Amino acid sequence: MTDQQILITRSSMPLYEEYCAEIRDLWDSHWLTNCGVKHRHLEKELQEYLGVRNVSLFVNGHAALECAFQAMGLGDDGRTEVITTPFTFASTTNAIVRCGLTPVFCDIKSDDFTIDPEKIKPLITDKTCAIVPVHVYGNVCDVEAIQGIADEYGLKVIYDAAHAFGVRVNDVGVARFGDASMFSFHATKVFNTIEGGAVCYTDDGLHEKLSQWRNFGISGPEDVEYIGCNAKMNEFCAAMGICNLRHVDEELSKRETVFLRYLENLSDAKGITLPSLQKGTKPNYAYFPIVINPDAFGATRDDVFAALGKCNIGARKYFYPLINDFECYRQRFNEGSTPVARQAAARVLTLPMYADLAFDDVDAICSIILKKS
Ligand code: T4K
Repeated sequence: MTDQQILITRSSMPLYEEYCAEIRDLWDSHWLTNCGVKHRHLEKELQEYLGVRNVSLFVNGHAALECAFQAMGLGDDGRTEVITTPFTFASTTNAIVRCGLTPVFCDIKSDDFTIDPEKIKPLITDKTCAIVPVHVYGNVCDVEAIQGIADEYGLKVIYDAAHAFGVRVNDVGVARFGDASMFSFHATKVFNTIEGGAVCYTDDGLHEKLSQWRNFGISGPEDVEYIGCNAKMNEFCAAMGICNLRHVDEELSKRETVFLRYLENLSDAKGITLPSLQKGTKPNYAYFPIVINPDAFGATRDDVFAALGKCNIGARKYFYPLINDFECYRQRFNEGSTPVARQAAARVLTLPMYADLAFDDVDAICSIILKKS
């Protein structure tokens, strides 16, 4: 192991020369943004890779989520409640609230941290318009059960699939589930466009609406139909995506070897629950979350976090605290009603995970963890 800091992740990048070659024609065209050649090219490639008919690109995943809610008209009929999970990144809830909607927090399952479909129905009221589940860490939600509930109650399903790029279930791409899915292409993700994101969706009619919402709501040379924002992906980000997409399968298999190395090192540790692979699912190895049971392990999650920190290893407490414990949400929504999520937030630690993480580093990280027990 080196003395260098090991962070939670490290962006994957193409060779410098490959990126330069990809952006060369931008110098000739002087066309830098507003849905140019690279943007259209990447959209097309992603349709193919993700196995969907419709992909719209955005400046980031968060803006993509907001525009999806707006283009789908959530709240327009007076139903403003959205059932979602508190065990996620701030973006999921922020997008809901910033669109004038009310998050209703549903508990999660303890095995994969995704929304618990059995707890959704009691939260449905005549104000509920949608379910926004999160494929957290790339773990796929119980999509069948969620769709069943949505169909029964006439609700939209929009997945926050920020972590789930490339995941497949029984050979079906994860982007195919629900009415829409948002992906993040942030620098920290398995596939990145530096900053970026996308919405994949089933309703062809959404294409035009999403294009307008991400471009100030402009509907023609002399009119604006929606109070939209500027959320367009620029050509340099799209070019990065084109390059990274060429290598994404290699990226996923390198991540798999790191993932397996962690499993090898930690599988006998008492009091640590390791991520388990979901049946029928081809994962993307986006994160390596472990759950530390302090009684069985002999140390808390925070003890392990501190021990790693002392050795310059940047494990992260994704996702602590729960969203409803953040200052901006405290006492505004249904606090205290998600005990499984609360326990997960107290016990989960995500370990460094990226394609080029050296096995020696994985071994060193694991030995620091095991020494704490
Ligand atoms: N929904 C969910 C469930 C999400 O997790 C996210 C984003 C979103 C929605 C919204 O998608 P975007 O709008 O971001 O597309 C990071 C990311 O910024 C964020 O994208 C991500 N989730 C979240 C889980 O993680 P931070 O605050 O933890 O990032 P930061 O700056 O501490 O970076 C983490 C590590 O990554 C660094 O220690 C080193 C490495 N890194 C970072 C950057 C910025 C690189 O290697 N290269 C880089 O350029 O939020």
